[in-house]
Amino acid sequence: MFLLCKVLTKHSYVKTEIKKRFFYEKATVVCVKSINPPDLSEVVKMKRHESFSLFNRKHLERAHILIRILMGMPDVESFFAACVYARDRLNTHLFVYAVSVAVYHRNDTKNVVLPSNVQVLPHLYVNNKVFAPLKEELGVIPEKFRNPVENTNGPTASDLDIEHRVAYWREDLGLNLHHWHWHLVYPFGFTEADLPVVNKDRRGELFYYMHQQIVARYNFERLSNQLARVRRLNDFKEPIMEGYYPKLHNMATGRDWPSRQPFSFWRDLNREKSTDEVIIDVLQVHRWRDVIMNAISDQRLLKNDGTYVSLNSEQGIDYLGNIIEASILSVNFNRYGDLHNSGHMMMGYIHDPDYRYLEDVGVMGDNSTAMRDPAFYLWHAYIDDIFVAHKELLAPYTQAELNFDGITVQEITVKVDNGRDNEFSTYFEQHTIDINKGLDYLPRGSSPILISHLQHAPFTFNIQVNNSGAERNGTVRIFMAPREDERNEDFVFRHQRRLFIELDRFVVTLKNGSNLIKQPSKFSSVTIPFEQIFSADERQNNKTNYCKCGWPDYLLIPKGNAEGLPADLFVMVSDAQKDFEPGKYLPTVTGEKECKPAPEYCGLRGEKYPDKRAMGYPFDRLPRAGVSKLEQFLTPNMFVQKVDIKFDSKAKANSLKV
Ligand code: CUO
Repeated sequence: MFLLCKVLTKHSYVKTEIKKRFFYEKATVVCVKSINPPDLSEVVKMKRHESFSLFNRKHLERAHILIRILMGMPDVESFFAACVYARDRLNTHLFVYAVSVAVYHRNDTKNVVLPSNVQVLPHLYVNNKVFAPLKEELGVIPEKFRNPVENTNGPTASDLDIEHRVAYWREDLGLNLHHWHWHLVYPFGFTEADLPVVNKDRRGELFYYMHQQIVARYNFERLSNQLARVRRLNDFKEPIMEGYYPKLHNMATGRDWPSRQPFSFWRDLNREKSTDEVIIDVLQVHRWRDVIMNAISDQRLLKNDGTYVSLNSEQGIDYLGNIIEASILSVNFNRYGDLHNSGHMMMGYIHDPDYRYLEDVGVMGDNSTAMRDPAFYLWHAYIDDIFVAHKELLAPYTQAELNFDGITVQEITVKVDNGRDNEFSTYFEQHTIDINKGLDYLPRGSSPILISHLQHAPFTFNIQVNNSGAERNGTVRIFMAPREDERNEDFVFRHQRRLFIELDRFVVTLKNGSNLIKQPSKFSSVTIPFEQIFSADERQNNKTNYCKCGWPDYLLIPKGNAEGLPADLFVMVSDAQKDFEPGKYLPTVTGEKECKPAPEYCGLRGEKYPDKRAMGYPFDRLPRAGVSKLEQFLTPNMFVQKVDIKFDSKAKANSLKV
């Protein structure tokens, strides 16, 4: 037994040895509960100054040992003591990941809100050019006179690389924070002992849907910037034309994150001499892909116990999500392997597959950084294709299944604040955020950086619905897709359906007769607001960590272009009685102070996914025979409005500090 103490802020209790080491002028020693030291002998094999990668099975195994230890602590005081004991012994990134997963999943910490990860590990998000001027400011300029350092000081590429046109989106801090948080809420686990944090309702399907929406949104953003839809990496031998030079510092290794030359290609990974010990053959990934594609053609999966599970059902996608990712809920890991995670590894070590240059993993190897890289989208567009191959074998929805008898959607209008109807307005906006929590420089104190991000003018959907029957509840589903393809010709529906991005989903009561529904954009159940993403304050009450998972509100609408990018805004009202368990509707967001959940992409803590329909409904399956245009797909409970997305290139500065 031993006593653990945590250094805080009062002078008198400082132990000499702590003072000597950390040079604290003012500090206190806070004693924490005495516990038996947890066995970290396996976890410490991940060295403090190595690069941690969640897709690396060795690293994952070690992270999950710590997660199990932390989940197993009998009370919150013991949990805290174990965290303090582990903190200085372990790799920082591994520690932050494991503690965050445990805080998410323990019942007694569900109201604890961790600070935004950009405040904890800023090096994973912020351009490395920020840190030298920031050090200068901290060392020389008194706190109240410090100017924010611009994160955009050093772009990651020049316009010679056409992919750089969408770097503002790929490298957005809130976007990458969403991805980090999503994977904290939905870890894929290492052994069955991890089921308590992995086993959630429809988690395989949500893996498919959340990433499908990322690819659809990326394509929308590309079309806004005169780029073709992203190429799919369906040939693992083809060169990756897209290079990436992340300009990120790796705090653990003291080096910068490795880059990828254009025209690199996958090679067998044989890094046995590296501490990451990654060994994967390209052919192995091929085999996993083939066996999965064969299972899709057969519409059944072979389980571990020799029996089969059918894919020809609404639940098929959930099984498929778990075997493709792969999570420990895979019905047969030995057979279907580790396809998606291995793709991240192949991309992540592409610059040094046999460790001859002693290089660490690239940004594709980590959830916090992967979405910055164009390669992420090549890979996920292909992963999405596999899911679509399965979905296309399911029977199309009939008109009767899609319709909601007696309900007619007559109109949807987008009312834009200070703007024109049906014309979304986008622009760039700047904010100051403080990253001092994640910096170890002395003296400490306010460390402001200026970030720039896409934004849209607030708007309200006005939807006119007629109900010819008795009062009932309807689920309003709002999507948008680009109307024109790369040739400026109208999309055929078969392709356009894959580009629909979900903007909102909510339940309303429809009285008999005419109903005008007004839904403000800030209440979208897809998004969370800026302050919720970047808040550094971990002491807020009545909030849970699920609050940090959600699409950034400011990225709800794609950029569009100066002329106005034509898009189709789609609304459907379906029968809420069929969509939801009785009384288990989507949470209604009414105020601005509450923790705003974003259940569409993140689910709800401790509850079933709050919509029984297939995720992506009604665009998740091929249309019925004879439908080749969106207009032909519509039933009376649906409506399409032509809209434009107009981008204003004059940045509107905003001095909001978080
Ligand atoms: Cu979220 Cu590939 O899963 O990154």
